[in-house]
Amino acid sequence: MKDATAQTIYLKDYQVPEFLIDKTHLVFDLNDEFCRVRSSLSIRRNPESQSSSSPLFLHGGAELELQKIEIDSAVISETDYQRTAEGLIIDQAPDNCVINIEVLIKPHLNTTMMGLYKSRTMYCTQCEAEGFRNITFYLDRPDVMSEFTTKIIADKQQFPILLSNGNPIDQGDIENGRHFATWHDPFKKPAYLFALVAGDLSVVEDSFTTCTNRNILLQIFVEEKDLNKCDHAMLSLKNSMRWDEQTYGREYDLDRFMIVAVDDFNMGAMENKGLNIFNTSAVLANPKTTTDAAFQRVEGIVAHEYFHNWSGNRVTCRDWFQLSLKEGFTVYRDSQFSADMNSPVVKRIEDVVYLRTHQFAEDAGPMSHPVQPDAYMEINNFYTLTVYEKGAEVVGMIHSLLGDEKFRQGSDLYFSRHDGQAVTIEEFVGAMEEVSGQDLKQFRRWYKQSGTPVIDVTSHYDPEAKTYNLTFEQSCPATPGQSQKKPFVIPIKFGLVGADGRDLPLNNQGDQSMVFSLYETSQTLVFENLQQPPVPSLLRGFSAPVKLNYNYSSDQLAHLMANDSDGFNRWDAGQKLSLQVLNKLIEDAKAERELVMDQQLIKVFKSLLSDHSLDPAMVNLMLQLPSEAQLHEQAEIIYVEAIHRARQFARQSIATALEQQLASTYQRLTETQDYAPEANQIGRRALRNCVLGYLMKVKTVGPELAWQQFNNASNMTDKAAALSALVNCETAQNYATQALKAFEQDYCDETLAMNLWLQVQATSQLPEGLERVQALMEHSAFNINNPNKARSLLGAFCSANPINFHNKEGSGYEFLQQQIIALNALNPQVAARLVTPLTRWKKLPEPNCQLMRDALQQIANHKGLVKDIQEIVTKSL
Ligand code: 0A1
Ligand code: ZN
Repeated sequence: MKDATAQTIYLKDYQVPEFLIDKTHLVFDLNDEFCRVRSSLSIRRNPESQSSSSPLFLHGGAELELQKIEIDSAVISETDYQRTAEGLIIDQAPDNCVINIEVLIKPHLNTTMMGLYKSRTMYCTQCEAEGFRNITFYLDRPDVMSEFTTKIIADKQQFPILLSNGNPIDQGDIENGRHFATWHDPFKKPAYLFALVAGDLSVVEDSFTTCTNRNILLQIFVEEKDLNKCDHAMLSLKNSMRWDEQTYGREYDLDRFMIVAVDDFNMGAMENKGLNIFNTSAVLANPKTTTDAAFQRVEGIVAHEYFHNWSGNRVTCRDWFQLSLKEGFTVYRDSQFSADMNSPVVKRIEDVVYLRTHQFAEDAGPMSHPVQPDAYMEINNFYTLTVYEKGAEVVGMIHSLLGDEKFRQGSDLYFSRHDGQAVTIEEFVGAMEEVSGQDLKQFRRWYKQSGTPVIDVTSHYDPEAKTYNLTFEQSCPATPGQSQKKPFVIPIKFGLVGADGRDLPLNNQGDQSMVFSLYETSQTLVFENLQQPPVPSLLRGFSAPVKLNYNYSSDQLAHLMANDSDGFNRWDAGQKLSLQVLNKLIEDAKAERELVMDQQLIKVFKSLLSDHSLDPAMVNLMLQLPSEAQLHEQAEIIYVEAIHRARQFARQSIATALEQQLASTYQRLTETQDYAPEANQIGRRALRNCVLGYLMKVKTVGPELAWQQFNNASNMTDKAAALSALVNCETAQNYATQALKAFEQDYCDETLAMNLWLQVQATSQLPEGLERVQALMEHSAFNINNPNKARSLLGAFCSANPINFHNKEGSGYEFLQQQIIALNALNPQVAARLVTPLTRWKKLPEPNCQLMRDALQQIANHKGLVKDIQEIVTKSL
């Protein structure tokens, strides 16, 4: 892991593997102080490789204690191989042979959570992207696919459950209270999809009958205390299996599908063949301990990992530059699924908010990279919003360019043609091109060019000729390594809204909404016979991941908010209106002028609250002002205090002006039904809690209401919302203290709920945030070794509490720098993700800008910095 001279890997250097591994037999002998790993690899020279005499190179980390190597049953001596920092070179490997290797590893000392490690009392693995090389010597690259058989031996009492990929083929007891289990996976797979679990786990079982009537055993393995938190994941899994059959024609292939929940995990979950390993936060859910947002996250991640069985496992990536091949497509698939299970418009808005806030910021920062990167130092740094979310947007654009039928044909062709192969993004786009007959040559730039494209739209109405022109101009800012961009193909869905609020016909066929493909730098559309200038509704459904500017008046935006036939754009018009208001307030705050609230926004909000026919979920989204993080993204220079003050002022003004409407909405939405994590109820709770947030600004009302809600809540959504409202309210600190205590007492045994408790406090905007976080680091609920806890406290403070993190003294930066150094040696992946807020230093004014840079420099100077952090820090400086 520690690598002083981190190298850059380039896509252009890709070469097919020199050797292949047809069969892989593994034996894991788990002992308290070590694990003995024996592998038996059937190796042959790759006929497609250019070189016919190159030595055999196997990846393997420095932590592998090599015991023995045999080639075709003959032990080879130390003169026959060389060990390097990256692996093992065997000079005289025959073109066809069986290599047996024995190594010792120490999973209990592995804090990186890559390879084989211990999470509390159980053993588990994480091999994507390059973790298998920390388990044994191997060709650890995704284009080497092998048939795996895995035997696990362990103490039977401590580890009654022994799992690996595929089907169980043997098991039994052996001497000294030990037992074994052998698993065979009939599907060839790359090592990154390998998994092993050994632990004392309980199981929830169910079954699923596939479209061809095969019966699949479904199992979720958890600690016994969590047995009451598996229902939602199981239901989500069954829904995903049915949905993938119906929507993509994909049937599950093995006889069992297993999910294991582990507490210590770097990411959300992992799609290992037949044995998905999940972060507990991505699988466990119970109304008493889990918020609606977390319920929805579980549904989405269960689906995501399940969908990988086809988009990722059956058809996998040739190399890690193709990561978006599986991730972009799978995120697209899981978002379609979540849209179908809940409300499509709400899901789309949530995804776009996330993309605009976080992916746009990434694309404008020093780590900006294309959906298909062409170079990396540490692949773990490229599990990014760009590869995942922007990658999904790109697949969505292909879908909208091709239409439903051709898109499905393209996906069918892709899966059937490449089943069992490791392929490239090019193969995916090629299949889409082939079935549709469309030329996607220029479209491919979405994979190669980084940065968020900008579209400037202008309009002109000619009252004499009754014509209306819309001119679209596209550009894309320079990004690291890419100063000039060529035009993209941008599908822009749009309509023209008339004075009566109805969509005007756009052509002779009477279409009211159209997709226009912008492929030149500038293009103009002309519409005829318009008696009055319409209001253009542009980028409906957010049909492309771009920033679109059109100079709307506030009246036009109010018109779209009230009338647009596209639900997404009704919401977006409101966001644009709010942004106009906030940007003006931010300017005034910066110049220390008196802040005056815009009355039109208040009027619009009032009518939203008064119209009971509207969907509460949509009203909630429309009442949400753009977050501080989003305001930071769209600002040229981030004036943290001015932004905070302006937004707080707007919230205060809205609350004061609309107290009555807010209070009656709150009462009206009191739930009478039993809790269910379904779209309708979720929408009602969201609106009620949004309204509560505003009411906290009314001193005489908010604190009492929140305190009542905290005490009476029957579910975690309402409880956590009330807790957060109290914690963030200056005049409710008495209640806040009591509520935090009560919460701690009630949930001290619920790890995930306690993480929420840490997070609520880490994001409190009241002064002295850093001191609070430092104190919480001493609390027994915190443990820097656990990624969820590090994220809930440290991550949340540094990335979601700007007013405290960016204090003028720079103590927030110094704190983060110390935590990164502490994590450097423990968990490089968590550390590298935590650095992100510091990388945005260029956007802050002095003195913060310099202070952030200093902190980054301090990190860069640290001796023994892992390459994960090195890469980010060097690129940022
Ligand atoms: N393929 C997983 C993401 C994942 C990546 C790396 C991991 O460990 C370092 C773990 C999970 C997914 O997309 O869900
Ligand atoms: Zn994935």
